[in-house]
Amino acid sequence: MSQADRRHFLKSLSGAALLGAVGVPLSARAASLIKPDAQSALIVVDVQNCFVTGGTLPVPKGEEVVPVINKIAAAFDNVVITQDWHTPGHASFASSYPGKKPFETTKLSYGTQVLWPDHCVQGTEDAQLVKDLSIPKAQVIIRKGFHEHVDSYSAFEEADRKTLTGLGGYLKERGIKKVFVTGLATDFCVAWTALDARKAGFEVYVIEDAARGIDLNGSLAAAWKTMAAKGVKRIQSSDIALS
Ligand code: VGL
Ligand code: ZN
Repeated sequence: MSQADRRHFLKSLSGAALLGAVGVPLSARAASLIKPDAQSALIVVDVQNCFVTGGTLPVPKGEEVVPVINKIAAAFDNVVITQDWHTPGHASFASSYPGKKPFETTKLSYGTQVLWPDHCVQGTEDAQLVKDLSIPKAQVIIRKGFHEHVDSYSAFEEADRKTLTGLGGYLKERGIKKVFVTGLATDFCVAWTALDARKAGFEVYVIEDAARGIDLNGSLAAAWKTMAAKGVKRIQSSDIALS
């Protein structure tokens, strides 16, 4: 290396030292953090025993969302938790259809229904929130999927696309404009909740590292694509100002 090259190399190195891991100046990154305000709500979707290791419908690495959600929840004044809450013999269970196996589909009056293992049955330990989830300030728990013949991935609207859960009205009455969606599973209940929140007129963020997907036949990539097309913003927990 010539003396001039060496000087140039050293100069570029000292410049690099001022940059964060992704090459954005640290000062610019700090300035672009999103600060949850009084009109922001965190929605924690289905962080239940059924969807983590040891549960009846485990989402790969589902339990990893728990510490991430606990940390960001502290920055929100408004937190909603949802719980998948099915009847025994629910229409979304493969066991309700002779000859059907989990992860196959069937046609119901409202369209194609993916059939799941029996999961999140009302009142069971499997349906309880994961024990380590720690969000003492959560203000409301929305249960969904409790009509025996209709599933509900979304926390806003059941799968018949007619029956509302009341969450949209609740958030509007509370003056909420922005929702931040986290939890399980990214490609089912998180995505449907985020899309319906857009439909209801909210500004919507999905916090990617605070969610995990099931990824059935490419469903995870498809969900991100649909969410992007509908104006859902994909962010990381590090984009949230924690205090
Ligand atoms: C969910 C499948 C069936 C979810 C709920 O929480 O994403 N997925 N029921
Ligand atoms: Zn379910």
